[in-house]
Amino acid sequence: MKGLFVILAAATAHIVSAHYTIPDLIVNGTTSADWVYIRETANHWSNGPVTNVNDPEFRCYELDLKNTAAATGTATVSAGSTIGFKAVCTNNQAFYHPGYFSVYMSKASPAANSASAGTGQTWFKVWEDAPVFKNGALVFPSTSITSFTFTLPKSLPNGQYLIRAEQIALHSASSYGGAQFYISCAQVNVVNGGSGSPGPLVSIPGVYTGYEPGIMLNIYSFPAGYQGYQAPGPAVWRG
Ligand SMILES: *[C@@H]1O[C@H](CO)[C@@H](O)[C@H](O)[C@H]1NC(C)=O
Ligand SMILES: [Cu+2]
Repeated sequence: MKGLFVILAAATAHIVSAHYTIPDLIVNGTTSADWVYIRETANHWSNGPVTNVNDPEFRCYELDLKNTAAATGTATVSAGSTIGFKAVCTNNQAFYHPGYFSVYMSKASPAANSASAGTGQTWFKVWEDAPVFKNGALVFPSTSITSFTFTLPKSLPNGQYLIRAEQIALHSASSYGGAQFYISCAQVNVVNGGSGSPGPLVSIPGVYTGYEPGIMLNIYSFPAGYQGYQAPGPAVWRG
């Protein structure tokens, strides 16, 4: 009986919290199967978030920091094309939490499928979808979407990169460590690119302290004079 109770409690907790993974890359209008071009994440079974912004797992949340990279494929993508990420959730309500979406990229050395890719101050932001403050409330990107797409900058130089999707779920973010980060990294080889200089460059982990007004905030009650959502991290590089 005790074992059964534990199982039921865990299942109930999952449905209430409605976590998810981000296992599929969308390229050329086609959604890949799970974990083909995206490094399998440590939450592939639990669907749970990362909450420690200083953990090495904050970079890509791999199942195994040494071996997952080499076990993952690398997708060829064209600069200037539309790509995206698709989430998967057991109750099919992916990206269910209100939050802030962003995508970072890093040149990958020596290759996208090497464990050392993205370990330096090499990351820049290429896209974001932020909540908007309207009539005294934050209006979030839709919480019923299962995927999002964006355009890769046309002037992105050719080469191997990691593309890191991040949603900062803010439903319980009023105290330190309460924000839930849903993260995954795709491995890509960019072709048809240009001669842009992506930046500003940041390290991941390192880009956030966890105390930013866009990470530690109560989305149900705002301080007097609140001016609206302040996205954490660098400005978007648009190419
Ligand atoms: C997307 O299309 C380009 C151009 O046709 C091709 O080179 C590339 O392999 C395709 N990528 C994937 C992941 O299907
Ligand atoms: Cu959740």
